[in-house]
Amino acid sequence: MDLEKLLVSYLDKPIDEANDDELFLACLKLAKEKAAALPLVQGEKKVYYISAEFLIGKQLGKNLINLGIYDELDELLTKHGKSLSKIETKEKEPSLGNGGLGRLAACFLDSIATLDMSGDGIGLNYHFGLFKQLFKDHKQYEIPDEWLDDKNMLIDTGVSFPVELAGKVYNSHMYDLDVIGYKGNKNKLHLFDLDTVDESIVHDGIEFDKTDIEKNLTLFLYPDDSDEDGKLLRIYQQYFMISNAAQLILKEEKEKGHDLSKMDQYVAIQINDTHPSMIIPELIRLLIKEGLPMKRAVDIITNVCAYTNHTILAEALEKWPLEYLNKVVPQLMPIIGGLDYAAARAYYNNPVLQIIDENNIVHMASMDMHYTHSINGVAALHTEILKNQELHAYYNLYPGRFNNKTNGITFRRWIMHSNHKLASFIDELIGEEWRTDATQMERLMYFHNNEGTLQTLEDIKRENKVRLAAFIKEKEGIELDPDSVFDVQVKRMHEYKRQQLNALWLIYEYMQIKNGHVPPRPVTVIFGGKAAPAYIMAKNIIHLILCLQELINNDPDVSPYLKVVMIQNYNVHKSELVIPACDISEQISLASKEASGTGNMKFMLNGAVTLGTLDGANVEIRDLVGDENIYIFGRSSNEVINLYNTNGYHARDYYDGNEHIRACIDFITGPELLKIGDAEMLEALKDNLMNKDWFMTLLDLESYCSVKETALYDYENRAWWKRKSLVNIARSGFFSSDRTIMDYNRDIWHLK
Ligand code: 26Q
Repeated sequence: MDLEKLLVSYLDKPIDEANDDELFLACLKLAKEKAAALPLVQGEKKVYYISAEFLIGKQLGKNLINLGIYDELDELLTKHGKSLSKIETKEKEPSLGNGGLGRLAACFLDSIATLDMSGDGIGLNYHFGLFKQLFKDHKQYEIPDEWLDDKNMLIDTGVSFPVELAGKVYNSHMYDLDVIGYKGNKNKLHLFDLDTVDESIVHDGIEFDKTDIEKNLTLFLYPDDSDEDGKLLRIYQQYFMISNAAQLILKEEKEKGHDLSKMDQYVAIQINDTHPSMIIPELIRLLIKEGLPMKRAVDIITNVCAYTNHTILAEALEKWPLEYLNKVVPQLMPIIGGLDYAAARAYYNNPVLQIIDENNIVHMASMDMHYTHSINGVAALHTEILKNQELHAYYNLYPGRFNNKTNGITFRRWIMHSNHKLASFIDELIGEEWRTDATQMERLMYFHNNEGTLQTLEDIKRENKVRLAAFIKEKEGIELDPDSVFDVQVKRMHEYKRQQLNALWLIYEYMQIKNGHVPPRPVTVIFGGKAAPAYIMAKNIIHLILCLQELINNDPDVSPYLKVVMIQNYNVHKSELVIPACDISEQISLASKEASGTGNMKFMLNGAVTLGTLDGANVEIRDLVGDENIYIFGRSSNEVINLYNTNGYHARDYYDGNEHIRACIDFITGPELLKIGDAEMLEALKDNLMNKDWFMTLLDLESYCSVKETALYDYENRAWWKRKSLVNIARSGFFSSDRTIMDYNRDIWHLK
């Protein structure tokens, strides 16, 4: 049946008479049925990507693209005066991730299916996901994100497994999402849930009884784990996830008639950070129950499992008190104890190598390193830091296990869906091959001196800026000038990512403009990002930004030259509007702290020029585009590591020794901001920056201001800037997640 007839059959009325809600449901049904008809990818060996987060974004548009019917449907609807991109916004965004790690998992599933590899994702179906962010009185508030209704792509499989938690058996419920490969077959994302979960126990924002496991287990992603009950709930969630995963994997293996003692020939498991690490002892336990000897079970599971590390911050490596694990998962304790003994205690006399330390704390990453065959970092610099610093003892022990897999992003979502015009223009220039072979993007270099091409790129960028300005006007009520420079920092709020550095630049620039030094062209600084509910300093930084937004946008001397907007509840959908509209991509983490970053890659692909430190994948971006097409500032990772090791950084010296820095810091608690903001929050932030500043903001402030000024002046050399933008697009092919997945497969999974 042709598309029009099919759509009308789902609508029960002519397209012209249907409203956007009805059209959304019909399009959803269309995508669901088409996906249902696709065969599963087949393969000898299958990979399972286990992750506590899958930040998949709205599904409809992406699925229509991968089904190869987006353009046809778009044309059909346009013919009837409807807009597909508007209809797509009717879908609620699944709120199943925090940020980078979860979004990476989603990009990987897309690439695995597109590359026709057999591979499923396994995670949890959080009812409220991560919280929804609200701004009130220039502060962040959290409320439940009610994304889960019946208007989505989830398939109720009816599959259930018994899971034993603290001695009690709970029956899970498996929901699936089809993961459609680009013009190919499909894999699955399995999301586990519990029928007894009760959304009505949430009150006062996102508060709920953390001990009522039956009702709360899959309510939220990462409930606050600052107290004991929160930590226990995280362990309950993690075991629930991996117990289901283990049972599903073994069930599939048995159905295929595979011999479990040869499981490593048929199954690869990628452990996404330490959150699913309990899958290791759990599978060993189950294989022993199936009759395998312990030693054999351990060897097989070590060969099956591989571990990815996503963070350098020591505090993010999960460590659980033994007594907590003992309470929730007593069935695992003999295995974990045995693994600890066999790996660490029997052979080595080095406490760093132990899984259970002398204080009876269980180090999940240590279990991963001893009992997987592959340990990877997510960007070249990150992997080197793991090898030489953070995980050095393990690198000495298992040098062959360490490898780098530089992150990537799926071009289906991050250009084909989010920047349709740019994608079509690239088709015109170099043909469509780049859509499945991103290395072809390089051929755009041929046009780097072509006036017409550069002008069209600029026109597309401007259209995207107009689209974003309209969105921000509607949602935030702030008017933006599409002819200003759009300078963007969107990502989770964290001190190491240094949104506070950008905020200090705003203060500096505000004072400059007040003193008559105006920038060569108006600048619009756009922020977006959530702070963890218990992370006081991150919330203070949001407060400062929102106060500056109020001050700057309402000052008639300043606002013609400088505007600030912090987007509320930043999510995947909003990022798809923001990224294509960006001129300057802010990637300003303290060197050595950002494992990779993936936003940096999305901005590059969409023609933004990076202003950043030599951190994470920025290093690889610099190597690809060359120094003239990126703005690098600040201390190097070696210098920073050295400062930490020698205790050589004292924020106070920078405050005392530099009048500009002092003026910026003092401004935080000056009369202008105190009139708007909360004195206690602003003072705490100022005090932290002056006296602690663990992420060395003041160290890089001068260099940042000076390089940012250079970038803003360079922007005025339009021909030059447009070429920089083109070079960034042309050299972004390396960051396709298809390349990343091919690397995982070649070095770790060996599917075919
Ligand atoms: C740990 C313990 C207790 C509670 C929460 C956590 C926790 C939760 C989320 C630890 C880490 C995360 C998320 C980490 C993350 O998103 N890391 C990012 O991963 C990206 C993909 O590899 C990288 O590009 C980013 O550099 C990295 O910050």
